[in-house]
Amino acid sequence: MADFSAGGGILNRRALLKASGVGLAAGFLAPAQAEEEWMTRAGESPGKYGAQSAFADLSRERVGGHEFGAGAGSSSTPLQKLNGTITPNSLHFERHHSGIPAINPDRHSLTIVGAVKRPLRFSYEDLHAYPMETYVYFLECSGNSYRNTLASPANVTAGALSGLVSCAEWTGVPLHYLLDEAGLESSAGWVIGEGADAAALTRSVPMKYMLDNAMLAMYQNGEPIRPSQGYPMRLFLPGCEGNISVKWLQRLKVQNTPAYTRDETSKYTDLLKDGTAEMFSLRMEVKSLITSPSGKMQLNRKGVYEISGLAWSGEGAISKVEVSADGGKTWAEAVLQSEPKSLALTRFRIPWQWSGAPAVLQSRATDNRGNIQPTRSAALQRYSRAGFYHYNGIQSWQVTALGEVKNAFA
Ligand SMILES: Nc1nc2c(c(=O)[nH]1)N[C@H]1C(S)=C(S)[C@@H](COP(=O)(O)O)O[C@H]1N2
Ligand SMILES: [Mo]
Repeated sequence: MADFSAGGGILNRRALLKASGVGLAAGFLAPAQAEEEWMTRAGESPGKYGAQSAFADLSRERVGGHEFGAGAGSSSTPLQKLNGTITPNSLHFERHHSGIPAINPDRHSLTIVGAVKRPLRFSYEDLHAYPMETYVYFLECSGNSYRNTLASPANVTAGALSGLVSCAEWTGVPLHYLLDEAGLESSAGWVIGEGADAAALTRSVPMKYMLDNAMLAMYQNGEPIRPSQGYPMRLFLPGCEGNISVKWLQRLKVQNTPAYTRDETSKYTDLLKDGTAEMFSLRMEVKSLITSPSGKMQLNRKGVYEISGLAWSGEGAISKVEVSADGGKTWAEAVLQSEPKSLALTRFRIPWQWSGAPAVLQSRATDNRGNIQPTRSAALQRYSRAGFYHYNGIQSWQVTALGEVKNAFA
């Protein structure tokens, strides 16, 4: 007897570990195995810089220009093709307003000016003299999943829909060391960060964020950060909307007010229903999605599947993820894998027995501050229909009787 923990076929979290009760997908070992060609001669020689297997078929999604203007572009992480929680550097999502500059680090520096006792300039080499720290953090664009705010559901993959989020191990210099050395004046309340790209993206960061856990990131998953992620250095504000993590950082100006730059007034304000707008709503809220099964996948047999996905919160660590296979009527608690870290992606898993009947799969995350991911309709209540940033509603994947998996608004 299968051991169900919620409706629609959600099994007990440990059902997969039990020998009886559920039939897994693997067949019995075939008696003889044909000799494959890769066993008949020596393979390739070692290479200088590794590459994927040609059979793994990994690439970013929605790669391209952007309707907002020439040179502006983005690409998304193929969330449904990855497992674990770390995004490989080659598949980290990208978003840039004026292309990727090819910066020579010998000709790049970071200056700290404004309301400081000692204006400073640091070369790339200088910065390597400071103590570095290493943390795993997610990065999410505030426009991520915006297509779920539109009138009808886009029939696309999880990555194409919500892949403007990635997670990496970032290494760099905590900003407070550099600001301390410059010596903050008592009026210092904000730090204005400016990038060295053609857009010179400029954003105002509250001082408390800068002194808390902001870092000048220089390494990503162990190697120097890629040009598309801000080489030679970027500002990194853990848990905050991606656009404030200014890439190709060249200047920090300390002052007593925000700068109200073009970037933060023409965009990155959230229009509310009453016609007023929220500015500097920087934290990304609690969110999750099932990455398998997910949009555009095809279930080819009835039986047991592992439902697996990602959860994160800009306010802390994930404490619970619940999964439903009946469109939110009943829920079961998933297993959280890789000990949930604050401000990082957390993987969740739970077994599910598909009977062949239509189902609606959902996940609902809770963080350790007690924030619970809202339904889609509750998430849409917050902002005017013109505002599409910060969407974190529950994702529904509809499984049809034919086994097709599609984005749905449940
Ligand atoms: N200088 C600069 N910094 C920038 C941007 C930019 O266009 N120029 N794009 C921002 C936006 S909108 C996001 S979501 C993140 C994306 O970071 P990534 O490309 O490393 O994923 O960088 C931010 N930092
Ligand atoms: Mo963004």
